[in-house]
Amino acid sequence: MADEKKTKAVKLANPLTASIDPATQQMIKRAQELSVDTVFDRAENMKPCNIGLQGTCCKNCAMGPCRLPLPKGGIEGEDDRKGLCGATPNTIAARNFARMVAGGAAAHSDHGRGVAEVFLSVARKETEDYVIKDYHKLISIAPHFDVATTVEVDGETLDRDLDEIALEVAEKAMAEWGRTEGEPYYMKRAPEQLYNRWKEMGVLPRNVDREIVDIMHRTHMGVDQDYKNIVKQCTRAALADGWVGSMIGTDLQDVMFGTPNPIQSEVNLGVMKKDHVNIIVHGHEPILSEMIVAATQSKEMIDYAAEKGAKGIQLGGICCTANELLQRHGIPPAGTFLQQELAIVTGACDAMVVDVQCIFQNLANVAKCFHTKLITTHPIARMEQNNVIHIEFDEHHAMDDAKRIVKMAIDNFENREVDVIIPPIKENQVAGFSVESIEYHLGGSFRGTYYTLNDNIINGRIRGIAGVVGCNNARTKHNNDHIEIIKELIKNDVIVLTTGCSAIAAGMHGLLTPESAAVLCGPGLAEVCETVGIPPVLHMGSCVDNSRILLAATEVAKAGGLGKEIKDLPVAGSAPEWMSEKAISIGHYFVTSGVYTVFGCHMPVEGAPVFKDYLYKDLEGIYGGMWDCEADPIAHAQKMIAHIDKKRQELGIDKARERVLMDMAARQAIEG
Ligand code: NFS
Repeated sequence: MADEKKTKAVKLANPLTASIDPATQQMIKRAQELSVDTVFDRAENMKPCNIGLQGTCCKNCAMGPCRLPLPKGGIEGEDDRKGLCGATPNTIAARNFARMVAGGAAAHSDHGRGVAEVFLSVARKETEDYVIKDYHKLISIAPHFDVATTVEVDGETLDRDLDEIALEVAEKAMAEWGRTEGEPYYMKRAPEQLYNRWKEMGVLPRNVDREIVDIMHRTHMGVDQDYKNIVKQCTRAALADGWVGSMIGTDLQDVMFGTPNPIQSEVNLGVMKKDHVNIIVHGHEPILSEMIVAATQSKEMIDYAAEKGAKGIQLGGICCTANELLQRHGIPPAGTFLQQELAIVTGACDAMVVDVQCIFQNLANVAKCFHTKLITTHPIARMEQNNVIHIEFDEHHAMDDAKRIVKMAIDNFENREVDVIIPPIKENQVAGFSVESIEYHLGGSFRGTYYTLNDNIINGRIRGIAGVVGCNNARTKHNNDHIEIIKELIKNDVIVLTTGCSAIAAGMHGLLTPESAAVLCGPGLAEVCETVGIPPVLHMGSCVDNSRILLAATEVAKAGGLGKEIKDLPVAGSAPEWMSEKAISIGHYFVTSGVYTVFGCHMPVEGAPVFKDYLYKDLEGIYGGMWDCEADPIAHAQKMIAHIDKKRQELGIDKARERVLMDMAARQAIEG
């Protein structure tokens, strides 16, 4: 009887409504046939708490949790809801929001710190496994840290010793996390007017760690009780994430592993190969996965795999680790965040190697049902289940660790138990668009700036620029909102910059190929893409690489003709299927850098309408950017387009676009 009840209570997801991707649908079904539950099924059986959803549950002290949902039928008259201490819905929602910013900023910035630590080891020559691959990038970032790249000797200017530059950059970068006075160097990389606004508002971060600790203090029971003041602190922490922790992370990764250039690859579960040893790397930090790439390409490992009967070693990625390896090596992503369990369900995953962030604990349960070795590698991210192997990764013996992991996967190849079913579904894609490579492709070497891009925005062929980024969320149909929104944008001549799981989704659905421009874009954007030979959606890397989008926007502002700072540009941001605290931190640094930013799904602010208005409306008056939320993908994209048009109008370039459209229509009539 009890069992019967249990079975009855378990609902299964409908694969067709859970995802728009046929590979995902196929693997959800297979998991269900094998009685392996996945996130898609779990989402059917656990609904979110309505009070948390509204952002008005406070559990910051033991007199609570105090729950302050909106009364049915809304608020009439005075809003007298309060917690035991008197905390209002605004205070509670703002505190919860702030703690999300802190969590997100901490995750990105601690990743950045890890990169800086490895770079310091490289500069001090304490490791042989990592080297400086891109001296050009090192030289280009050195001045931002006030590090000289030349020396005067007897009145002559000479190039400074590269090792010396590396060491000084490494030490100064490392110190940014705990800087004791002044402000982080990179804040001055923003357009001058924006920097001045931050200064005037008193939101320039002091250092990365302090702003996060400050949030934790200020949101402790009985401290900051003014939602505006709490949001101000969110701004300091989020700016410290985007412009410091993440940006240094991206830069130093480029220095050590190479600055991305357009590179061709494939994407989706179909990149796994039945007759190969399949290793899936999942998480965020390329420190480990860069070594795994090298290990899988070593003759020793390739020979060993052959000895064990495999045709080769196929490496694939999930989440942002996938993006890191894709943009620098062309290693194909096997899927987005929501596909992590499904990679194991193929029965072909010989090892899944994880580092930090966005890793489901349920991977261990799924791995138990197959032969897959699940290997954790980071001291801060372990799992309690006893089938998980922990191999702690250290930059001082990185290659040995990587080989040990790869060997473990190869040894496991012969242990496959169930039938291997890899959905034969994958797409071609071009990724690897850094700020530098966009400048090269769109700016041309003649002017060496973003001027050509600006010119195309001014003349109306390109209507504007959108950043579409972020996660998947099991509360909405996998990939659907990313794809609908991006398609609507490019159809309306808005060029899209993408990162994170959104970029993987775009690749899976064929939006990252130059050929897609002719089929899916409006006439103006199609013409530009075809002339330059780029996709209409540019893959700019991982979520930490959203710093690249900040810098691309800065370059556009600096190139001239479109106002002076980011808020003046016809740009908008979007995270259609967001779920992580990192997304909130990213959203807030985009907003406070001047970008109108729309989130999909829902935002945990509905229970505190005054606080919500502050984020959605009032911030525009301060920073030029503001939050918004729209779950319907077409309405979501249209809101972004409306903002872009508003900015075009303010710049006085709205008429140019009307002319272009007429020209294109006229031309098409002739061609037709
Ligand atoms: Ni970004 Fe990358 Fe994906 Fe979301 Fe997670 S992987 S850091 S948080 S889910 S985009």
